[in-house]
Amino acid sequence: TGATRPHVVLLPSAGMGHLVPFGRLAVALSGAHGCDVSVAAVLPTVSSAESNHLDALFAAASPGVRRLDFPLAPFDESQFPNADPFFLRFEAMRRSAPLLGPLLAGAGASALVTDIVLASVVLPVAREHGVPCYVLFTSSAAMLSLCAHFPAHVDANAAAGRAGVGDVDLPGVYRVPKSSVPQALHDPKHLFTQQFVANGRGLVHADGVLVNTFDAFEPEAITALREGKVEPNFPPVFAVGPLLLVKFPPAKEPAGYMRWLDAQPARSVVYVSFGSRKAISPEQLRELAAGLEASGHRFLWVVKTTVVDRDDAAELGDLLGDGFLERVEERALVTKGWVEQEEILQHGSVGLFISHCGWNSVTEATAFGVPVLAWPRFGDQRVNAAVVARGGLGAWEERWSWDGEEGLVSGEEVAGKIKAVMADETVMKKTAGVRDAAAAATANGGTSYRSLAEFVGRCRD
Ligand code: BUP
Repeated sequence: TGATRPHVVLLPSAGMGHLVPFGRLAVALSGAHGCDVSVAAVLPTVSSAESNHLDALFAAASPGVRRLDFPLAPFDESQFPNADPFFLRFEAMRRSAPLLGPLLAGAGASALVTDIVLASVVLPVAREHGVPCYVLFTSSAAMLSLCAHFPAHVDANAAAGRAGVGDVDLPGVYRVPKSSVPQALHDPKHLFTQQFVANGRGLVHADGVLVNTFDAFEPEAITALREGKVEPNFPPVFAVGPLLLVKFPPAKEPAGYMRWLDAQPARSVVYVSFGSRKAISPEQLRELAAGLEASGHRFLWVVKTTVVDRDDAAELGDLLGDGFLERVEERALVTKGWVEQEEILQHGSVGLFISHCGWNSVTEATAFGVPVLAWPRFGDQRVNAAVVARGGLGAWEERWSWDGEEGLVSGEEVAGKIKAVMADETVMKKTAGVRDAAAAATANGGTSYRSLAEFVGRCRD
């Protein structure tokens, strides 16, 4: 019955960074925690990676996890010319929030867990239908603190007649320097800022907030949120991470890069990936190539050149310059397109992860104990990079940026940093400590396990 086996409806938004943690939550809830789970899906998805992932999820996790189709209301995208396609989908989903009412009623939901980017419009709909509504925050607890506190920061600025944002002091946490505040938030009129502020204000009305992190990794932010220091009246915070990977059936043929990794010595390979969402400038791409080459280390580099995967057609040789691929052939694999990052990070020959610090990538690095050389690019990534550095998961060269303000990062500098981090025993030791703490948190009885159990207990009430 509903009382013993709660039915939790999950509502992810667009982009792998949002879909992946919801899939992991679905499997965790339907497995050890005994819930029925429906995952609301908007089809077709923005990227092919998302549709492949959804197919694999429902195949691997059935029958406890089901799909619930969420049809969108018509939405004229032409009013947002040149907008990011994922952002457009957020907007379309936000406008369709009222349609969720009948969907929730029909599904007999005991609780709804919404993505943060939809929170301010979904919370009232859930309340109207008497369904408890939680938020899964898909980034760090530091970023959650920024989201919770930012409306107060904006209000204080307005009252003082100050334009724009400055450094943001997160009460009880730490200071986020202006340079790390997501770029769009510097403009109060930006639609992203308006949504971010609305979602931040909405958070206090949620029945609770789940966040994919763990107590030992972000103690300041989690404690300050729970104690109401960041925002008084903040709802319960369930730190449930790192959400464990979904076990998909192994591929019939191991991918080429996995076979290549098998042939490399332990901890010798630098894995390089900057996520799926933004192309890198051709100039910086070449400096990065020069840096990897000059580091002398083995590397596996996943090059992304477009916002949406299905547009990716450029040739690697042209992108990276004449002769590069031939020169590094003996010790490197450069590939385009989607890779199974989880498998790469748990392979014993990977010794360093150069990452944009998308939050899922960071949590995967904690789970597998791979040190991160943080090279954030936009959005929440600089805030997450600070968590990496503070949490002992690796290094962050704060001057490195991608938006051109500080100029290109030279190949020489990249090579120097790679060599330094690869040779640093302290980094390795600390990262192993983070991995052990992550394993303890998610094990039966650990902090994250108990947080998730408490959430499920509330869904049963
Ligand atoms: Br790229 C890439 N393979 O080739 P993040 C990513 N991933 O498995 P992002 C792959 O997608 P958003 C690839 O392991 C992680 O779970 C990766 O999420 C996986 O960054 C996820 O790390 C990516 O949060 O998020 O892609 O920038 O797109 O939402 O901004």
